[in-house]
Amino acid sequence: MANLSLPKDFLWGYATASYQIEGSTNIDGRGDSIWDVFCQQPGKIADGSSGVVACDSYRQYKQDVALLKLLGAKAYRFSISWSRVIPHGGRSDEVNQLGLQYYVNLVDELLSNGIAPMVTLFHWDLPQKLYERYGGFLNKDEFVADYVRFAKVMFEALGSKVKYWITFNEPWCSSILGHSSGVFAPGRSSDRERSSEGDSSTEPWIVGHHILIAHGAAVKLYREEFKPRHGGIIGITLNGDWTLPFDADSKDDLEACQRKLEFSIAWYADPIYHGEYPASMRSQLGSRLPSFSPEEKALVHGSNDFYGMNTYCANYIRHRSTPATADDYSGNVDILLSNKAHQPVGPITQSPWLQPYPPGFRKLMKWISGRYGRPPIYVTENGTSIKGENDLSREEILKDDFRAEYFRGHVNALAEAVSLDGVDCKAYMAWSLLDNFEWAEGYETRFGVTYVDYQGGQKRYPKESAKVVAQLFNSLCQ
Ligand code: PNW
Repeated sequence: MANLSLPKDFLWGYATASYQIEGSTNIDGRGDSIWDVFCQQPGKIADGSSGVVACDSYRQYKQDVALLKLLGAKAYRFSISWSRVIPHGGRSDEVNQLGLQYYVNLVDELLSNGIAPMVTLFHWDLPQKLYERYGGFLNKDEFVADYVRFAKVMFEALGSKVKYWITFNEPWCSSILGHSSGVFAPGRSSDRERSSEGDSSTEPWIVGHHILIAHGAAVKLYREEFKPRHGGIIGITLNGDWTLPFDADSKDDLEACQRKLEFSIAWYADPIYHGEYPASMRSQLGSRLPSFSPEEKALVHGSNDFYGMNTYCANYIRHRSTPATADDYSGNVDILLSNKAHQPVGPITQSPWLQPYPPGFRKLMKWISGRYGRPPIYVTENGTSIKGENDLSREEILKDDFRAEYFRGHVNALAEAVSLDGVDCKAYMAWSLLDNFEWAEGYETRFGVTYVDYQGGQKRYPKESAKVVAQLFNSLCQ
């Protein structure tokens, strides 16, 4: 094996998100988010749970920081609950000082332990009030103005201390899962068995468009008013997984693989790096894909200081020869977990969509690097659940060999991309620091390198994989 290494100052650590870990949803003046309300609707969350308690990190954040220190992490990526800071969310609504103080305390605790904070401004938990007032993401002018004001409050409070900013986490999920399939909050869909409101043929594309503009506007504000003083960097985090042809001999399947990558990643990254949506999307979606005014284009084009990359797995892709349906969002392809020869893409996990394929991580990094002119890549999420993990005893859960093996494969693939393919990757945040509220899957699916005892005061117990991640980076970073 070739000599693999990563730079000595490579930033590695762990990621979480506010609604998944904080709990204390009704404490100290926090307002509801769309996830608080979504969780109350029967049938939306697998185990009928919610983030009301979660990992109790609002109260146990010092334990979280002590844990990060114990695990040797250099950085911690967490997100801000917008409705904790501005309970009603809007630009004329009051700031909740108690909520804001929580994040100041967390950042101070991280810094005094030598851990770099990486802040995600928005990880899906839109203030419910903004959804009720004007439909949330669907109203461009209101949403962009309210989001930029929220960003400004956070830059003012934390700008001198935080050097890494992420505007949005995985806008694909807010658009598609929130406004097309309807499996995530706010749950809109054309499927009337799922939702009484929504239009899957138009809304996801409108939502994505408005998120891009809000991202661009917040970046402009940061660059003009905060970056000159504080020198931090800002970007967006996009999700997407590597694609493999269902039939390796089919030219159609190979083309379909590219189209699927464009519909998931280039949808957002092309406007940011190239100034327009991919041709494949414009041709399939026609006028349902909004277009940018010259001012909007200028705002979005060039708006990333780094590329935030989330990836978990890979899929086999099969071209469809029938015309695309109005609610198709993947480029008119079949997304499959095994190929023509019935080979699975990877072992099964607890997450129906996730079958790990480490070589795809290296290939996807290379694809992003090539398409976007070798941007600095910050991997902001990568990790796995384990089939049946939640049914095991605590002792068994702590021996998470499957997860350790996942990290060995993926960190190695990352080192190959950097050492052998010339990819400029500067950071890796494993998902996740803690077992936590896994959205529509509730607490049945665990992603943590730390076991959280939900019946025992949310006490934290590091799993074997946490040691493996530290060993991997300690030996690679030199
Ligand atoms: C990401 N999919 O979500 C999120 O950023 C995390 O909050 C989440 O806990 C983590 O991955 C694990 O799921 C995704 O269906 C959820 O393809 C679903 C999908 C992708 C990403």
